[in-house]
Amino acid sequence: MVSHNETKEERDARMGWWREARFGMFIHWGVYAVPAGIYQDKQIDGIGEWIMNRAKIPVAEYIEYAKRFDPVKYDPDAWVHLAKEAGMKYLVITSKHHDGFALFDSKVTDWDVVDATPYGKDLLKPLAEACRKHGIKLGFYYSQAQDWRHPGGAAAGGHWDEAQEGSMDDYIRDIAVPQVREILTNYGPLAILWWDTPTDMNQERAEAFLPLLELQPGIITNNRLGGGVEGDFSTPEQHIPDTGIPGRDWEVCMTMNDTWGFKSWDDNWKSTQTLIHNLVDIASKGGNYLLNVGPTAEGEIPQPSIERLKEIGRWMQVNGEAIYDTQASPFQRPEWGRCTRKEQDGKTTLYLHVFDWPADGTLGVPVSNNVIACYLLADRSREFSTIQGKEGLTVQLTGDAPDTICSVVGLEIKGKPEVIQQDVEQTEEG
Ligand code: FHN
Repeated sequence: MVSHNETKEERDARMGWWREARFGMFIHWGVYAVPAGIYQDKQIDGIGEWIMNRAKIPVAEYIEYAKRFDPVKYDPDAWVHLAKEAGMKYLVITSKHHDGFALFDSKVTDWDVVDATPYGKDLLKPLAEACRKHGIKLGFYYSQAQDWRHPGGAAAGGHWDEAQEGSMDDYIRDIAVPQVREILTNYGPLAILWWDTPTDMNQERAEAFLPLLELQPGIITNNRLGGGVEGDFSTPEQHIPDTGIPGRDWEVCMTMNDTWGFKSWDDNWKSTQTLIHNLVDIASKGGNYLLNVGPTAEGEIPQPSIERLKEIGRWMQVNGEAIYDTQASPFQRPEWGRCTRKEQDGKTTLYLHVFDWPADGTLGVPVSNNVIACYLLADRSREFSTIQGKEGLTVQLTGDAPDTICSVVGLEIKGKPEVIQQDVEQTEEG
């Protein structure tokens, strides 16, 4: 992204940590956590961070919520610890979302945490410090094309208040570009810049931001700047593409319930099993998983999110090797689960993620290579025998599934996988 003249080797080096990481935390946090999905005593449908737009709340009224945004329980060290405990390697936080509210001390507006809230302190500085201290990469989300608070920023989302009237070009010049300069300058090394909603961005508008990226050599950007700028990776949202996105880096962003920003009444939490299966499914197709939390206005990550992240972390402690730095499965989705692989030193380790421990104890693996070793990742002393046949290898499992969500079998084979042609069409999404 930074240089169009980059060689493939330079690009691979820049993307290296991100491809290894596979798992990150998304944080949607802002003033919308105050109404938390309720306006004038009514539950407002849709994602919580869109409440201003959905309920057509006038600007003058919405900005009053900032007086109740007082995250006294904010503990950036604890957030970073939680991400690490879950096995996440990076986090991306909304430095400014579509309501225009900045979590940082912006010099180009008063609509930020320092000037508009009783808390009065920059929220990104201590988070950046915590990330550096604990070795987690930090990314900033920035909504470049939507800002429902400042004149000219509400073109993409539609507007409902005279206070929003104005020129989008002026908005980009006077607010968005200077703010992106601020976030790229004041918080030390940044790993990712995560643009959002490219609607209404043309080439000229997008190009106004590009020189700023030079402020952070090595930064990785997503594909949502607009104006024809591809960015470094694609961003399927709330769904996992059937066969990944071959030839392209990609990251699925997803909520744990049905909202990004905190909503007090959204209890539709995905199970830990679903979240682990999603992580594995994405890794088996060569992508990253950016899983969201939406902290409260007091600065707390909701308990159901914490519980799930800790459970994922316990699984990752045992099985992380089968996720980090792996590549997509060499063959179609097997009926028993998913596969990831690592190729090194003339051998390949196939990680067989068994969702359904088979009743007959056999796992079909459609490769014809010679086997070096086969064992349970959670306990390498538990070895399994394999049989070579016309349709590939059959692993003969013994005993019960050690993990009811996903047990991983390490299958080491000589050389690169020689996949036996599978004629069965994959009909189910997977
Ligand atoms: O409108 C936003 C939404 O609020 C949220 O931030 C997601 C996260 O990817 N992005 C936009 C919708 O695509």
